[in-house]
Amino acid sequence: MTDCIFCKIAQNSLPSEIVFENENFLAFKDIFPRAPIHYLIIPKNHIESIASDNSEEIAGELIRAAKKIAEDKKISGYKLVFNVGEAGGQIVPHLHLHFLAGGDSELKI
Ligand code: DGP
Repeated sequence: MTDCIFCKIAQNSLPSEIVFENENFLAFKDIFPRAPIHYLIIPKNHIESIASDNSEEIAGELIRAAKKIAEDKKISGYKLVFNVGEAGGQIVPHLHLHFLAGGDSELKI
């Protein structure tokens, strides 16, 4: 999608602080962190949200990437959040998994 911020990040035409990458997925630091560690994990191909058709397999891959990041960075506890749709707090309409760690365990997003 030409107008999508996260597609641009995935294509390297917008800068980001990348923390994990493989062929199909990318994780980078959230520009407005809500926790000491706040990453966004995305599929490189555009899909709008968890509500989109056939998102389940991709969601599993995003969780797999989160586990790999936690292992690699030795992060023992973390939160994973999908905001789904505008009413669910999703501002960027490109599927992403929030990875949050550190600080207040009551943190909300
Ligand atoms: P959500 O509300 O679930 O759609 O979260 C979108 C997140 O994306 C929000 O926490 C801020 C982050 N974000 C928005 N634009 C950019 C950007 O250009 N770069 C980075 N790194 N993060 C962004």
